[in-house]
Amino acid sequence: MGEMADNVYKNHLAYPQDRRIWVQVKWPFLAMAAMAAVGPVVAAWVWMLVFGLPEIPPAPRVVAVDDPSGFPAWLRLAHFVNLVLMVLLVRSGLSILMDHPRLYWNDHCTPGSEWIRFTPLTVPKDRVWTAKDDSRYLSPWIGLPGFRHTIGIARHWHFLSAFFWLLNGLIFVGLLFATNQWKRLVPTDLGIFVEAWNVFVHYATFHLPVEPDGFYKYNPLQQLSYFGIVFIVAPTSLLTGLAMSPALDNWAGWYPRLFGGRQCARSIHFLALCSYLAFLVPHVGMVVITGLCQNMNHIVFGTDDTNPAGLVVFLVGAAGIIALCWLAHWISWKRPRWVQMGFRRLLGPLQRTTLNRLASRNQYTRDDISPYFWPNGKLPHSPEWEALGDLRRSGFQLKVFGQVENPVELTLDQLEKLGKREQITLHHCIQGWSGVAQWGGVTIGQLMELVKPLPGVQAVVFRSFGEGHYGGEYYDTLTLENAMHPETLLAWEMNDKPLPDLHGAPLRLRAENQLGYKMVKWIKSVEFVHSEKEVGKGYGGKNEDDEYYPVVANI
Ligand SMILES: Nc1nc2c(c(=O)[nH]1)N[C@H]1C(S)=C(S)[C@@H](COP(=O)(O)O)O[C@H]1N2
Ligand SMILES: [Mo]
Repeated sequence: MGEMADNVYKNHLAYPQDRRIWVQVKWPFLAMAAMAAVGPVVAAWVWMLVFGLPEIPPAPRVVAVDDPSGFPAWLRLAHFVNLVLMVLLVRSGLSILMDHPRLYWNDHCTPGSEWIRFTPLTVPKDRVWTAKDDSRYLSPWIGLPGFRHTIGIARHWHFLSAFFWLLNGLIFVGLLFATNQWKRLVPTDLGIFVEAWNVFVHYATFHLPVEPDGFYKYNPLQQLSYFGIVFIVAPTSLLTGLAMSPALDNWAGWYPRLFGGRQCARSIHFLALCSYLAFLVPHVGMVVITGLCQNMNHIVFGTDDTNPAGLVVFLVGAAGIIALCWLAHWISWKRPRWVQMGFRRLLGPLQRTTLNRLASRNQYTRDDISPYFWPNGKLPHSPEWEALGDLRRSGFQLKVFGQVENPVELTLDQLEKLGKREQITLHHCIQGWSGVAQWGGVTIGQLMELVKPLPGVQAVVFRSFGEGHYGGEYYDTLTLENAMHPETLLAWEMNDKPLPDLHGAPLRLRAENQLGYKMVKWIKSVEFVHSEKEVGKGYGGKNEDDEYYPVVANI
């Protein structure tokens, strides 16, 4: 337990020398962001100077019988649960972002084409610079778990929170419509846009209009912004999150295209985060300005009093959230296996029965091939691999063994005789980057026809000449089911040329419904086994063993 935790604390990998904080936005996007922020305020001032302050009719205090009054217990609870989960989502999300601290509007992720970056570094051209070299340090005060390259743990927190956040959101929205509470949020009259603008002109010019009592009714701007967060931004987060899944994207190419592509989805996912933060600041500000104690009683006890009890209870709740963050940090570093296994037990079955069933059949064209393809992993320096030298392609023999009727050793020529398949697909790295490439190789299915796995075989092990991030032989496993996908290849060709050393010569795996780390490069052997538990530390691969990655990698 915690062996990596102890290692990395002492290790420059998680706590590097260079911990500079950096945000750099390309100027057109900076200009757009500035316009989006300043434009409406300027417009409001002009409006006031030209037309005067708009009239805002006072909201009636008496409510009709079927109009909502007060906040029922389910709503108050869902609001708090949402807050807890959003804190976890945002903090783990930032940790994930920092593992590939660049956002793009194109799927190729060519360095320099990002519209925003959170790293001071430009990718060097004179030497190999891997995606892992590019990951950045994030203070654990901000990120969960923070530090550098802790994406395995961060993703478990993110997806576990996202799952419960979705459940909570569905219950919340379901109950909104099962009761009359939906009337608070859902506009039924287009006039609300004009009224909301009028309120905005007041705020933007430092006037406070008379507020309705939020116990009965929100002001129009408030209503629209709540509606936007619940019914537009939250679903956008979910849908763009899903659009980053290799299983989904390589099954239905149209899905990520809804958002402009996989990287656009990732950028929009980030902009959704910005929207939550842009909402949170005025939301909390208005709660404080417009009667803190009363507002707190509304949302904590569902009463309309002005005593401080609600505020006090909320502060206790906030302290609870801070304690939870501390606990999550402790678990992440001291008991990381709990996080990995908790995720596997809770969401593994759902993953296996949904995303993992999708056949990756989406093909790109030669025109789509990425001019640049980020590399990852360390080039092998094992004598065996180096001895292959120029003979890498002719002198190599792939060993296929284990629970099979007919173990074999095959040269690349012999592999090619089994049949060659070509495909052009989108590669998804767990860190966030992607790229399109053409791959040529033999399917594992065809290999299986030759070696004939014995009954009881459940997993296939791919071992590499290279080492993992923290040392030791790199390997990974596929379930038999995933190995048999028609697009799962042992590839010796990339973009119509022999596979380059950097990308895995002599042979690498392609498993298009999985994330990149499953696709072992520099393969030396293939073994059929009963269970992945028999290999390495038993978690399904080198990254699963050392970096707590999930064993099924389809999102
Ligand atoms: N042997 C080995 N294979 C590996 C890795 C590695 O570190 N060692 N990294 C994996 C990861 S995280 C990714 S994203 C892909 C990257 O493939 P590429 O370098 O061809 O882009 O290789 C995978 N295969
Ligand atoms: Mo990766």
